Amino acid sequence: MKTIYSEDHKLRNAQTELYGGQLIPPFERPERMDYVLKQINATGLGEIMKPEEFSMEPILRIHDTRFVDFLQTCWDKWKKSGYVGEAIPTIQPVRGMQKRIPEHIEGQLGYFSLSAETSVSAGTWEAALASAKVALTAQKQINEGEYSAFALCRPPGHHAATDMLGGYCFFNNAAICAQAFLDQGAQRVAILDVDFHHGNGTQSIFYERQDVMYLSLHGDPQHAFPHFLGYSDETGQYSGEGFNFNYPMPPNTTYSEWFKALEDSCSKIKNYAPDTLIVSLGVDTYEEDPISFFKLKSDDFQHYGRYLATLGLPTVFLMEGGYAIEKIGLNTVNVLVGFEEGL
Ligand code: FKS
Ligand code: ZN
Repeated sequence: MKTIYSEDHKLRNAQTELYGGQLIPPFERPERMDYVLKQINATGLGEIMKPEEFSMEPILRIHDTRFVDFLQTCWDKWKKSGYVGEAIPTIQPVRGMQKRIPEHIEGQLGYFSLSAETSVSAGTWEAALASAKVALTAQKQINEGEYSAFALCRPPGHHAATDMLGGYCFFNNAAICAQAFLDQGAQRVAILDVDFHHGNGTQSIFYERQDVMYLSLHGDPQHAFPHFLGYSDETGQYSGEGFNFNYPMPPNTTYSEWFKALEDSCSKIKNYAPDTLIVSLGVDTYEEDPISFFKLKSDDFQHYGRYLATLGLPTVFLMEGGYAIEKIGLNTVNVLVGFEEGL
Protein backbone atom coordinates (compact mmCIF):
# COMPACT_ATOMS: atom_id res chain seq x y z
CA MET A 1 0.00 0.00 0.00
CA LYS A 2 1.30 3.44 -0.93
CA THR A 3 1.54 6.17 1.71
CA ILE A 4 1.05 9.83 0.83
CA TYR A 5 2.96 12.17 3.10
CA SER A 6 4.03 15.82 3.15
CA GLU A 7 6.79 17.28 5.29
CA ASP A 8 4.74 20.47 5.42
CA HIS A 9 2.83 19.08 8.40
CA LYS A 10 5.80 20.28 10.48
CA LEU A 11 4.65 23.85 9.87
CA ARG A 12 1.87 23.08 12.35
CA ASN A 13 3.89 23.27 15.54
CA ALA A 14 1.68 24.98 18.08
CA GLN A 15 3.27 25.46 21.48
CA THR A 16 0.08 25.59 23.49
CA GLU A 17 -3.02 23.51 24.18
CA LEU A 18 -5.53 24.67 26.76
CA TYR A 19 -5.95 21.60 28.94
CA GLY A 20 -7.27 21.36 32.48
CA GLY A 21 -6.82 25.10 33.01
CA GLN A 22 -3.20 25.06 31.90
CA LEU A 23 -1.38 25.81 28.68
CA ILE A 24 0.58 22.65 27.92
CA PRO A 25 2.56 21.40 24.89
CA PRO A 26 -0.08 19.95 22.53
CA PHE A 27 -0.81 16.21 22.45
CA GLU A 28 -1.12 16.56 18.68
CA ARG A 29 2.52 17.30 17.86
CA PRO A 30 4.79 16.90 14.80
CA GLU A 31 6.81 13.99 16.25
CA ARG A 32 3.75 11.75 15.93
CA MET A 33 4.53 11.41 12.24
CA ASP A 34 8.12 10.28 12.84
CA TYR A 35 6.89 7.15 14.57
CA VAL A 36 4.43 6.34 11.81
CA LEU A 37 7.05 6.83 9.08
CA LYS A 38 9.55 4.74 10.99
CA GLN A 39 7.12 1.84 11.23
CA ILE A 40 6.11 2.11 7.55
CA ASN A 41 9.76 1.73 6.63
CA ALA A 42 10.41 -1.03 9.15
CA THR A 43 7.56 -3.17 7.82
CA GLY A 44 8.16 -2.34 4.14
CA LEU A 45 4.52 -1.34 3.75
CA GLY A 46 5.24 0.31 0.39
CA GLU A 47 6.31 3.49 -1.36
CA ILE A 48 5.98 6.85 0.39
CA MET A 49 5.02 9.59 -2.07
CA LYS A 50 4.51 13.35 -1.89
CA PRO A 51 1.09 14.91 -2.44
CA GLU A 52 0.23 16.50 -5.77
CA GLU A 53 -0.88 20.09 -6.26
CA PHE A 54 -4.58 20.91 -6.21
CA SER A 55 -6.57 24.10 -6.58
CA MET A 56 -8.80 25.29 -3.72
CA GLU A 57 -11.85 23.95 -5.52
CA PRO A 58 -12.11 20.50 -3.87
CA ILE A 59 -11.68 22.11 -0.43
CA LEU A 60 -14.36 24.70 -1.17
CA ARG A 61 -16.77 21.86 -2.03
CA ILE A 62 -16.80 21.18 1.73
CA HIS A 63 -15.72 24.34 3.52
CA ASP A 64 -17.32 27.79 3.58
CA THR A 65 -15.30 30.44 1.71
CA ARG A 66 -15.45 32.80 4.71
CA PHE A 67 -13.99 30.06 6.93
CA VAL A 68 -11.20 29.34 4.46
CA ASP A 69 -10.37 33.06 4.18
CA PHE A 70 -10.40 33.33 7.96
CA LEU A 71 -8.02 30.40 8.36
CA GLN A 72 -5.63 31.87 5.83
CA THR A 73 -5.49 35.27 7.54
CA CYS A 74 -6.11 34.41 11.19
CA TRP A 75 -2.51 34.28 12.38
CA ASP A 76 -1.55 37.59 10.72
CA LYS A 77 -4.57 39.37 12.13
CA TRP A 78 -3.91 37.92 15.57
CA LYS A 79 -0.29 39.12 15.57
CA LYS A 80 -1.24 42.53 14.19
CA SER A 81 -3.72 43.00 17.01
CA GLY A 82 -0.75 42.87 19.38
CA TYR A 83 -1.29 39.52 21.10
CA VAL A 84 1.88 37.65 22.01
CA GLY A 85 0.53 34.14 22.56
CA GLU A 86 -1.13 31.74 20.12
CA ALA A 87 -4.70 32.34 18.99
CA ILE A 88 -7.17 30.77 21.43
CA PRO A 89 -10.87 31.66 21.32
CA THR A 90 -12.36 33.11 24.47
CA ILE A 91 -15.94 33.80 23.39
CA GLN A 92 -18.28 31.87 21.16
CA PRO A 93 -21.79 32.44 19.74
CA VAL A 94 -23.70 30.17 22.11
CA ARG A 95 -27.43 29.97 22.98
CA GLY A 96 -29.33 33.20 22.49
CA MET A 97 -26.56 35.15 20.78
CA GLN A 98 -26.16 36.47 17.27
CA LYS A 99 -24.68 34.49 14.42
CA ARG A 100 -23.09 37.44 12.63
CA ILE A 101 -19.35 37.45 11.98
CA PRO A 102 -17.66 40.28 13.92
CA GLU A 103 -14.83 42.38 12.50
CA HIS A 104 -12.45 41.92 15.42
CA ILE A 105 -10.19 38.86 15.23
CA GLU A 106 -11.29 37.79 18.72
CA GLY A 107 -14.89 37.62 17.49
CA GLN A 108 -13.95 35.89 14.25
CA LEU A 109 -11.89 33.27 16.07
CA GLY A 110 -14.83 32.47 18.33
CA TYR A 111 -17.23 32.33 15.42
CA PHE A 112 -15.08 29.86 13.47
CA SER A 113 -14.11 27.61 16.42
CA LEU A 114 -16.00 24.79 18.10
CA SER A 115 -13.62 24.40 21.04
CA ALA A 116 -10.69 26.16 22.68
CA GLU A 117 -7.93 23.56 23.03
CA THR A 118 -6.75 24.10 19.45
CA SER A 119 -4.48 27.15 19.19
CA VAL A 120 -4.06 28.71 15.77
CA SER A 121 -0.34 29.31 15.27
CA ALA A 122 2.17 30.37 12.59
CA GLY A 123 2.15 27.83 9.76
CA THR A 124 -1.16 26.24 10.71
CA TRP A 125 -2.80 27.29 7.43
CA GLU A 126 0.06 25.90 5.32
CA ALA A 127 0.06 22.58 7.17
CA ALA A 128 -3.71 22.19 7.04
CA LEU A 129 -3.65 22.85 3.30
CA ALA A 130 -0.91 20.25 2.79
CA SER A 131 -2.89 17.74 4.85
CA ALA A 132 -5.96 18.18 2.63
CA LYS A 133 -3.76 17.68 -0.44
CA VAL A 134 -2.42 14.46 1.04
CA ALA A 135 -6.03 13.22 1.30
CA LEU A 136 -6.81 14.35 -2.25
CA THR A 137 -3.73 12.59 -3.61
CA ALA A 138 -4.80 9.35 -1.94
CA GLN A 139 -8.22 9.76 -3.54
CA LYS A 140 -6.58 10.26 -6.93
CA GLN A 141 -4.48 7.13 -6.47
CA ILE A 142 -7.63 5.06 -5.96
CA ASN A 143 -9.35 6.67 -8.90
CA GLU A 144 -6.36 5.75 -11.03
CA GLY A 145 -6.66 2.09 -10.07
CA GLU A 146 -4.91 1.51 -6.72
CA TYR A 147 -6.99 -0.70 -4.44
CA SER A 148 -5.94 1.04 -1.22
CA ALA A 149 -3.89 4.03 -0.08
CA PHE A 150 -2.77 5.55 3.20
CA ALA A 151 -3.10 9.33 3.54
CA LEU A 152 -0.74 10.22 6.37
CA CYS A 153 -2.61 13.42 7.14
CA ARG A 154 -1.51 15.86 9.80
CA PRO A 155 -3.19 17.94 11.14
CA PRO A 156 -6.18 15.59 11.44
CA GLY A 157 -9.63 16.49 10.13
CA HIS A 158 -12.72 14.75 11.49
CA HIS A 159 -13.79 17.45 13.99
CA ALA A 160 -13.60 20.25 11.40
CA ALA A 161 -17.04 21.28 10.14
CA THR A 162 -17.99 23.38 7.14
CA ASP A 163 -17.03 26.57 8.97
CA MET A 164 -15.44 25.52 12.27
CA LEU A 165 -12.02 24.38 13.44
CA GLY A 166 -11.41 22.54 16.70
CA GLY A 167 -10.29 19.27 18.23
CA TYR A 168 -6.87 19.71 16.56
CA CYS A 169 -8.61 19.87 13.13
CA PHE A 170 -8.84 22.59 10.47
CA PHE A 171 -9.90 21.02 7.16
CA ASN A 172 -12.02 17.88 7.12
CA ASN A 173 -9.73 15.65 5.08
CA ALA A 174 -12.14 12.69 5.02
CA ALA A 175 -15.04 14.83 3.82
CA ILE A 176 -12.91 16.50 1.13
CA CYS A 177 -11.79 13.05 -0.01
CA ALA A 178 -15.36 11.67 -0.08
CA GLN A 179 -16.65 14.64 -2.05
CA ALA A 180 -13.84 14.24 -4.58
CA PHE A 181 -14.93 10.62 -5.18
CA LEU A 182 -18.52 11.73 -5.74
CA ASP A 183 -17.47 14.57 -8.04
CA GLN A 184 -15.54 12.08 -10.13
CA GLY A 185 -18.44 9.71 -10.63
CA ALA A 186 -18.88 7.64 -7.46
CA GLN A 187 -22.53 7.11 -6.45
CA ARG A 188 -22.00 6.27 -2.79
CA VAL A 189 -19.11 6.60 -0.34
CA ALA A 190 -18.93 5.21 3.21
CA ILE A 191 -16.81 6.86 5.90
CA LEU A 192 -15.97 4.56 8.79
CA ASP A 193 -14.50 6.52 11.70
CA VAL A 194 -12.54 4.37 14.15
CA ASP A 195 -10.81 7.24 15.95
CA PHE A 196 -11.59 7.26 19.67
CA HIS A 197 -13.45 10.57 19.30
CA HIS A 198 -16.69 11.15 17.46
CA GLY A 199 -16.09 12.91 14.14
CA ASN A 200 -18.66 15.62 14.68
CA GLY A 201 -17.43 17.55 11.65
CA THR A 202 -17.79 14.66 9.22
CA GLN A 203 -21.20 13.76 10.64
CA SER A 204 -22.53 17.30 10.37
CA ILE A 205 -21.21 17.82 6.84
CA PHE A 206 -23.10 14.78 5.50
CA TYR A 207 -26.01 14.63 7.96
CA GLU A 208 -28.67 15.49 5.39
CA ARG A 209 -27.22 13.46 2.55
CA GLN A 210 -27.57 9.86 1.42
CA ASP A 211 -24.61 9.79 -0.96
CA VAL A 212 -22.23 9.55 2.01
CA MET A 213 -22.85 7.12 4.88
CA TYR A 214 -21.04 8.05 8.10
CA LEU A 215 -20.42 5.43 10.80
CA SER A 216 -18.44 6.15 13.95
CA LEU A 217 -17.22 4.05 16.90
CA HIS A 218 -16.20 6.31 19.78
CA GLY A 219 -16.09 7.20 23.44
CA ASP A 220 -19.56 8.06 24.73
CA PRO A 221 -19.90 11.85 24.40
CA GLN A 222 -21.36 11.89 27.92
CA HIS A 223 -17.76 11.30 28.97
CA ALA A 224 -15.62 12.23 25.99
CA PHE A 225 -14.88 15.09 23.60
CA PRO A 226 -16.72 16.47 21.59
CA HIS A 227 -19.50 16.00 24.21
CA PHE A 228 -22.24 17.65 22.16
CA LEU A 229 -22.53 15.23 19.25
CA GLY A 230 -22.11 11.50 18.68
CA TYR A 231 -25.14 9.97 20.43
CA SER A 232 -26.76 6.84 19.03
CA ASP A 233 -30.05 8.58 18.27
CA GLU A 234 -28.35 10.76 15.66
CA THR A 235 -29.35 8.82 12.55
CA GLY A 236 -29.38 11.51 9.85
CA GLN A 237 -31.99 14.01 8.68
CA TYR A 238 -34.19 14.58 5.58
CA SER A 239 -32.66 12.61 2.68
CA GLY A 240 -29.85 11.67 5.04
CA GLU A 241 -32.16 9.81 7.47
CA GLY A 242 -30.79 6.30 8.01
CA PHE A 243 -27.32 7.10 6.66
CA ASN A 244 -25.62 8.06 9.92
CA PHE A 245 -24.67 5.55 12.62
CA ASN A 246 -23.05 6.25 15.97
CA TYR A 247 -21.65 3.61 18.32
CA PRO A 248 -20.82 5.43 21.57
CA MET A 249 -19.07 3.18 24.08
CA PRO A 250 -18.32 3.61 27.80
CA PRO A 251 -15.01 4.00 29.64
CA ASN A 252 -12.82 0.86 29.68
CA THR A 253 -14.42 -0.68 26.61
CA THR A 254 -12.34 -3.70 25.58
CA TYR A 255 -11.58 -4.99 22.11
CA SER A 256 -14.26 -7.71 22.13
CA GLU A 257 -17.01 -5.15 22.78
CA TRP A 258 -15.48 -2.67 20.35
CA PHE A 259 -15.21 -5.33 17.65
CA LYS A 260 -18.93 -6.17 17.96
CA ALA A 261 -19.67 -2.54 17.09
CA LEU A 262 -17.25 -2.78 14.18
CA GLU A 263 -19.03 -5.90 12.88
CA ASP A 264 -22.36 -4.15 13.11
CA SER A 265 -21.05 -1.07 11.29
CA CYS A 266 -19.52 -3.24 8.58
CA SER A 267 -22.81 -5.06 7.98
CA LYS A 268 -24.39 -1.64 7.41
CA ILE A 269 -21.64 -0.72 4.99
CA LYS A 270 -22.19 -3.99 3.08
CA ASN A 271 -25.89 -3.29 2.67
CA TYR A 272 -25.16 0.24 1.53
CA ALA A 273 -22.77 -1.15 -1.13
CA PRO A 274 -20.61 1.96 -1.54
CA ASP A 275 -18.16 2.42 -4.41
CA THR A 276 -15.40 3.32 -1.96
CA LEU A 277 -14.61 3.18 1.74
CA ILE A 278 -12.79 5.92 3.63
CA VAL A 279 -11.45 4.98 7.04
CA SER A 280 -10.86 7.84 9.47
CA LEU A 281 -8.02 6.04 11.19
CA GLY A 282 -7.27 7.25 14.69
CA VAL A 283 -5.35 4.94 17.00
CA ASP A 284 -6.27 6.73 20.23
CA THR A 285 -8.43 3.68 21.04
CA TYR A 286 -5.16 2.17 22.30
CA GLU A 287 -5.07 1.17 25.98
CA GLU A 288 -2.17 3.51 26.77
CA ASP A 289 -3.54 6.59 25.04
CA PRO A 290 -3.17 9.53 27.45
CA ILE A 291 -6.47 11.28 26.61
CA SER A 292 -8.80 8.36 25.79
CA PHE A 293 -10.50 5.47 27.61
CA PHE A 294 -10.70 2.37 25.42
CA LYS A 295 -8.55 -0.69 26.01
CA LEU A 296 -7.35 -1.88 22.59
CA LYS A 297 -3.98 -3.66 22.42
CA SER A 298 -1.49 -3.41 19.57
CA ASP A 299 -2.43 -6.82 18.10
CA ASP A 300 -6.10 -5.82 18.01
CA PHE A 301 -5.30 -3.19 15.39
CA GLN A 302 -3.94 -5.83 13.04
CA HIS A 303 -6.97 -8.02 13.67
CA TYR A 304 -9.47 -5.33 12.73
CA GLY A 305 -7.39 -4.26 9.74
CA ARG A 306 -7.68 -7.80 8.43
CA TYR A 307 -11.42 -7.79 9.07
CA LEU A 308 -11.87 -4.51 7.13
CA ALA A 309 -10.39 -6.18 4.06
CA THR A 310 -13.33 -8.62 4.00
CA LEU A 311 -15.58 -5.74 2.92
CA GLY A 312 -13.88 -6.04 -0.47
CA LEU A 313 -13.91 -2.28 -1.10
CA PRO A 314 -11.31 0.11 -2.49
CA THR A 315 -10.18 1.88 0.66
CA VAL A 316 -8.50 5.13 1.62
CA PHE A 317 -7.08 5.12 5.14
CA LEU A 318 -6.72 8.64 6.52
CA MET A 319 -4.71 9.46 9.64
CA GLU A 320 -6.65 11.10 12.48
CA GLY A 321 -5.65 10.90 16.18
CA GLY A 322 -3.38 8.83 18.45
CA TYR A 323 -1.32 10.25 21.31
CA ALA A 324 0.56 7.33 22.87
CA ILE A 325 3.26 8.67 20.61
CA GLU A 326 5.79 5.85 20.75
CA LYS A 327 3.12 3.31 19.83
CA ILE A 328 1.17 5.16 17.18
CA GLY A 329 3.44 3.88 14.41
CA LEU A 330 2.99 0.27 15.47
CA ASN A 331 -0.76 0.57 15.97
CA THR A 332 -1.41 2.46 12.74
CA VAL A 333 0.73 0.26 10.53
CA ASN A 334 -0.76 -2.85 12.17
CA VAL A 335 -4.15 -1.84 10.74
CA LEU A 336 -2.67 -1.39 7.27
CA VAL A 337 -0.66 -4.61 7.39
CA GLY A 338 -3.73 -6.48 8.67
CA PHE A 339 -5.76 -5.08 5.78
CA GLU A 340 -3.20 -6.28 3.24
CA GLU A 341 -3.08 -9.73 4.84
CA GLY A 342 -6.85 -9.94 4.65
CA LEU A 343 -7.02 -9.33 0.89
C1 FKS B 1 -9.70 15.80 27.16
C2 FKS B 1 -9.95 16.95 26.24
C3 FKS B 1 -9.97 16.49 24.81
C4 FKS B 1 -9.54 17.38 22.57
C5 FKS B 1 -9.39 16.05 21.96
C6 FKS B 1 -9.26 16.15 20.47
C7 FKS B 1 -9.14 14.81 19.79
C8 FKS B 1 -8.71 14.93 18.35
C9 FKS B 1 -8.83 13.63 17.55
C10 FKS B 1 -8.32 13.87 16.12
F1 FKS B 1 -8.40 12.78 15.40
F2 FKS B 1 -9.00 14.80 15.51
F3 FKS B 1 -7.05 14.23 16.14
N1 FKS B 1 -9.40 17.46 24.00
N2 FKS B 1 -9.97 16.18 28.52
O1 FKS B 1 -8.06 12.61 18.11
O2 FKS B 1 -10.14 13.18 17.48
ZN1 ZN C 1 -9.32 11.17 18.46
